[in-house]
Amino acid sequence: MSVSLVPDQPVFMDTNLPLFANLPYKVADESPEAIAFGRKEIDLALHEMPGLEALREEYGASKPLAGARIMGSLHMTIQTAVLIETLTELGAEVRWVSCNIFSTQDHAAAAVVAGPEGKDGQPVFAWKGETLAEYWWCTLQALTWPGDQGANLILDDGGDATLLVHLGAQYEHEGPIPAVSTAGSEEEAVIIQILHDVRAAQGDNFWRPMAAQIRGVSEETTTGVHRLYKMQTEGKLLFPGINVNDSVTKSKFDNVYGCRHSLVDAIMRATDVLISGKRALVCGYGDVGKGSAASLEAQFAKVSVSEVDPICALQACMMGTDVITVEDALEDFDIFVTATGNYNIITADHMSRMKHNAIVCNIGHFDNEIDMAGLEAMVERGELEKIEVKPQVHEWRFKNTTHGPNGGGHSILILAEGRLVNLGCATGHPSLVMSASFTNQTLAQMELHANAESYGKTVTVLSKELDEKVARLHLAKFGVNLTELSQEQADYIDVKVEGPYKPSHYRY
Ligand code: NAD
Ligand code: 3DD
Repeated sequence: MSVSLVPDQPVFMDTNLPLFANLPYKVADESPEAIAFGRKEIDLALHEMPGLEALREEYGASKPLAGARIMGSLHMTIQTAVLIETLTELGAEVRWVSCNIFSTQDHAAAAVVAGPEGKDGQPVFAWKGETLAEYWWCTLQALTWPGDQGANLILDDGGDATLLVHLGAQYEHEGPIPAVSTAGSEEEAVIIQILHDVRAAQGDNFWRPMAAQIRGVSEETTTGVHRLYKMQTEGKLLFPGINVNDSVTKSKFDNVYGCRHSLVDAIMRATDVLISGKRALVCGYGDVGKGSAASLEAQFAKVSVSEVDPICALQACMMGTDVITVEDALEDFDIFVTATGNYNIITADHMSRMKHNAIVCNIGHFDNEIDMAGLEAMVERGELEKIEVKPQVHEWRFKNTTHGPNGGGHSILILAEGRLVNLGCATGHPSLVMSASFTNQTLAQMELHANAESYGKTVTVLSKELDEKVARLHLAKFGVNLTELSQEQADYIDVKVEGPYKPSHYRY
């Protein structure tokens, strides 16, 4: 798929960057200090990522990913750097972006671009604090490979890369691209704009050849998996997807225990507020909500949750956790966390009724769980003032309420501008948790590279055998001494001595 490098091509929106910049990479800090810091943390992280270490040992020589051209859209952190360098050690070529404008760790990006020995670095287009236009510019750069061959695999987190390719191909098939004015959000306007600009620069047969070369996608997270199943149901899926999120060793670890670690880390780094004794509401009590509630409870906050699912609500009750509504919490709760994967969970009206200096944050994938657009509209109307405390921490001061100091307007503190707080205000989950997630990702990429065409345009999950293999690879870190089944015992519970130990319908 060749890209005609249009000389003197226009820049994309306000990025001051040519649409097809033909840059080898673009990161924020290429200083020797950033590279050295990133490399040191990558080395430390690898030691905490035994699953990836084991895959490098098992497959480093045979290069099973030789010929794979992987476009990755996943938070550019130290842990992701270890994933990237595992994929390349197994033979893949990669081009990488972050899947969130605030989640890049610039020293991680710098070290990946420099490479392990200060050479053979990988193309990364990511920096912390990207604008939305820069974010989608980066995605286009990573999807646009030099030469005639484009990506043949996508590794996605949230589905933005998959979405851009699908929308591009769809509008080429249908003909007209909607007008930017039809966009329902600032981000949707940027996506439509980049599709218009690409068509102006490359014509109307750019995305379909790209999509035709992509053999499959492995999807990291709940929200991205939801998007894939929706496209499958609608018959719109252009290539097979592997749902990495629903490997047990991903969602029942990363989503739960990762958030248990990283939620309060983020709140503390952002605000230094005392969490003990404070009243906290977690919206959503699924995997992330359970981990988030546990995170706050470990700090002895008084945690309640909101839920729509009676089963999850009952689970909360079994943990001694009250199940209330957002409205019940508004007047006297101190901390609000959204973890639903849904939208408009906390509205501008809710926030206008919260106590002074209540902390509001989101740990779901997208920034629409908190009604940030509604707040921005209030700023436009002069009803609200946005004051930066520090990057990714803002005081939003209401002009017309009377329950603030001295009977004046109250304020609330919003973290990471409503984007996932653990990566916007901290460094996300620790390496050992991400090791399980990324071992699944690597196995999924290997499976797609070997057998994508056998899947059709469907969404599937990895086998239980692989799930149990991922778990096994992480036991030594905890000094586990696993009991072995006797053959008689295996026969008695109708499993093999070597596993799998649970039926496919088992819920962990
Ligand atoms: P989940 O489906 O297990 O849980 C979401 C829960 O929210 C469900 O129980 C659902 O009933 C509930 N819910 C939906 N709408 C609601 C509403 N209006 N009010 C109250 N509850 C509501 O999903 P999950 O795996 O917990 O993921 C949640 C989000 O977090 C997703 O967007 C996922 O992609 C993201 N995620 C983020 C991280 C991170 O590190 N920040 C890690 C993993 C997943
Ligand atoms: N996510 C959380 N911490 C992360 C880290 N340190 N590196 C990369 C990604 C990280 C997000 C994941 O939990 C992802 O699996 C998700 O969002 O589901």
